[in-house]
Amino acid sequence: MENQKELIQLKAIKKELTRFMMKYKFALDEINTKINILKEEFQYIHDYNPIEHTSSRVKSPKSLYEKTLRKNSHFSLETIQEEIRDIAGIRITCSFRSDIYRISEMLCNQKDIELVERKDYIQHPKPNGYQSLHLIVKIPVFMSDCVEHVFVEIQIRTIAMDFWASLEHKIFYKYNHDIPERLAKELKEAAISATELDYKMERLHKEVSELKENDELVDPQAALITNEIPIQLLEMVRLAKKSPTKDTEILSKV
Ligand code: 0O2
Repeated sequence: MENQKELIQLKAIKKELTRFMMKYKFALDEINTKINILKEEFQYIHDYNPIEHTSSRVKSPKSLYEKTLRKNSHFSLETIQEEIRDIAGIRITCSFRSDIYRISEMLCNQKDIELVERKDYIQHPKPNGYQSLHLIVKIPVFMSDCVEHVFVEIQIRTIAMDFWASLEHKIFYKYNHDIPERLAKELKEAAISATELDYKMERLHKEVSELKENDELVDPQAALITNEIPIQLLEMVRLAKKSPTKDTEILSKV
């Protein structure tokens, strides 16, 4: 009888835990949608995409359990929710260093995103050379019967920073968290090279963008023609702006 009662209790806890984890998945869905919008909008407006790729994950129950043990936290969902803020995590990889701050600003300016914590390991790299911008944000998730405000960790970094971090991560685990001194030194040097590469690539990108802008100044028509919008439509909208009362009439001719 006692066993039966415990089984029912465990089943209820499993259900509660599943629902608890689901809200983190929904929070990631929300942030991913925001990022996709920024990405597409940016591509159309600036003819350039600052986001190379993104990846997201909800912490597995096993690593959540291990982190709770490590942090010596109380095993209640309320405590875990407050103390472990990277259950939902998203990583954004950008082309250039300046994109990192631009994306961070665009996200944090959104009304439903609350910035809770910001760690800038780019301005202040970790002693091992690790660089990335970390944001902890809170985002509302609308469930069937309530609104949950969910923490999400956003890591934003360049391709070079990401390359370095994934290699360091592998080495860190291969050596069981104790990287030999020679390798640690080489990793630090590699981090410095990655920073130099980032600066160089951004400089080249700026130079080419300026050349493109100059070309457009010399031949403004060319920039319009390469656009996907037909020139006739641009002309119609321009005319409609000139005489706003007739805009529907003019646009209907397009
Ligand atoms: P995983 O598997 O990537 O999620 P906290 O999370 O608050 O307990 P901390 O140290 O305050 O711990 O958080 P911080 O500094 O914001 O770093 C959290 C995450 O950043 C890590 O998550 C890593 O993903 C990444 N990170 C931080 N430092 C390093 C580093 O030196 N090398 C690499 N490769 N990644 C780093 P987790 O929880 O460690 O693991």
